[in-house]
Amino acid sequence: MDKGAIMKMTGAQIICESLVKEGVEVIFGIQGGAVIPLYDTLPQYPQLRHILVRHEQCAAHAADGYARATGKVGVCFATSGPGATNLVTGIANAYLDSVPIVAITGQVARPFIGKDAFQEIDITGITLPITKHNYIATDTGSLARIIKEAFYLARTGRPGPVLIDLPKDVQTEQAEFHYPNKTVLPGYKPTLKGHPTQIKKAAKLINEAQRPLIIAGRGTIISGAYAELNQLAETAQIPVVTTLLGISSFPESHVLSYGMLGMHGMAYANMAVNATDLIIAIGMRFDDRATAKVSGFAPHARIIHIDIDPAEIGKNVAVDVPVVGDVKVILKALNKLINSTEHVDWIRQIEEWRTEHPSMNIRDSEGLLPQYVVQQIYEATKGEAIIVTGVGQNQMWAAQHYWYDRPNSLISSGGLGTMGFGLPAAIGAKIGCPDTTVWCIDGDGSFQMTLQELATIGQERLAVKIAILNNGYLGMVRQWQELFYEKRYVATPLNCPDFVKIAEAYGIRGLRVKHKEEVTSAIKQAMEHQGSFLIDFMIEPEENVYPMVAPGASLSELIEEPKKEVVAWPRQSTP
Ligand SMILES: Cc1ncc(C[n+]2csc(CCOP(=O)(O)OP(=O)(O)O)c2C)c(N)n1
Ligand SMILES: [Mg+2]
Repeated sequence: MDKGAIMKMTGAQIICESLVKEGVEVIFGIQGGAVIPLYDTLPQYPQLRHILVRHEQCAAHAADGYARATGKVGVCFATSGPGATNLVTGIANAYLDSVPIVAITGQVARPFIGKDAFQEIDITGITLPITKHNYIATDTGSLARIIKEAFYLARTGRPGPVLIDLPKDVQTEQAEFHYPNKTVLPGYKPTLKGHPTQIKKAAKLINEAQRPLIIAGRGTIISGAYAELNQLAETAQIPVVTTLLGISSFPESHVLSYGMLGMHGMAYANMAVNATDLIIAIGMRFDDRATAKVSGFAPHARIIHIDIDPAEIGKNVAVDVPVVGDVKVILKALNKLINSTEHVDWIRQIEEWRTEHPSMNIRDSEGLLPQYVVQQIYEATKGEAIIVTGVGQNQMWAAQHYWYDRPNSLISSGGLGTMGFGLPAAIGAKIGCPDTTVWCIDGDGSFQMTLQELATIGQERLAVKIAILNNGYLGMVRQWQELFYEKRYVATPLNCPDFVKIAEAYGIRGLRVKHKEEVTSAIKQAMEHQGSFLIDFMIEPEENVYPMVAPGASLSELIEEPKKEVVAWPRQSTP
């Protein structure tokens, strides 16, 4: 249709036209009474590919995985009532990890609203605290504007989920369609350029620091500031650590990379935080899993905090120089003011800590160790895959033992820590990046929360590779019980179905691996197979994730791997 032309359409057509205008290509969702008119219109728009998932939570997670993998806005549809409430966990997950998704829910027809009608639920009320914004679209004539705004809000500033609730009669009512060229949102103007005075102050601190340390978070990835981060680190020779969600913002094989910090961070990364005199925190929000006990966090450091969301400044940790704006824009300006320097003694010190506390080495063992499985997936993919994780120990092993060099190559539920995220998010990532190998590294508990999505994989013929680190436990909780509750394993031993048979039942090839000698060939088989492939790795049941900072402790109080045996797979940074 001509850009300026005005014509009458149904609300459902207006939604679809608008989605096409926003460049949407994929929608994840499930049908239902209150969205039939919207779905009935989809065949008129072959540009919009609909992926039928098996649970609405997974529609939101798949849209989330798609958005993280592509940088585009992910879209999901659900019906009213239970369809909408099933989306809630997925929306909350996207909210806490700043992922842009637009969720469209059907609602009962306008005359029924407020009458406890069949499948009526106040989804805008429910999602108010977990969306960046939400709408109940009661005026068909405003639909195009609402979609335009929703996408703009979802992807700009600090990205996040936006929900549009769409009464059934609005979907069938006709109105004039005209897609606005721009949004008018007077109260919403995200700051992109950092304040020049703040940038100057930050540069001065960086140029004077003796032991500076960069902590890079997901904001670095969202803003695509890979080159700028690299330039800052290299020019001033500043070591870089990342948060969990900041992994893959900076190549992990770079000489200045010192891995992840936090509760399961590398010992030397946490030691560096403890000793640094200047933290440059970039696009991260001082989550308690990253800082551990706040009063013990970076006791000798001044802090520069670069973040697009002013609400994050000073929220958890007092900072010396806040710079509000887009990471890439700010780093570009900042880099112009940075002197080329060296911090030889400081880097030597961290290297010494790394030698003394290697953290990434794995002990020699007769049993099948999960760390070894992850490392072998790294070897097989040469670091070129997108890794999507479940939640728990599997997530931490995947974060620690794969070497993330490729930008934006880890997709994990950080803020909400949602078990069940892995499989649907891997589906979204694979649909967004069909030419990239996607591995879902999952836990046996997490996998059981959303394994019905194997049907989606089968129906869409998606080549998602799945590695279940099967310890027969809700392992991370079991680890806490072992370490802090005198081994009382209450409600953590976990019965699992035969995952290989489950995979086969869904038409997916599967293999069980019990011995470490079989790991490499199984992974190779999975990689060579054209379609999806599931490997059930029967790992050591009581293997723990180390290092660990106990809950309530500070980063300096590390618990390290107790067994210091032969090193099976030493790792070192290579330039
Ligand atoms: C939806 C949800 N419920 C409960 C939890 C609490 N929880 C965190 S880790 C974990 C255990 C995960 O078990 P599994 O997926 O098998 O992973 P493992 O730690 O064994 O690798 C649990 C229950 C959670 N994070 N998410
Ligand atoms: Mg488990």
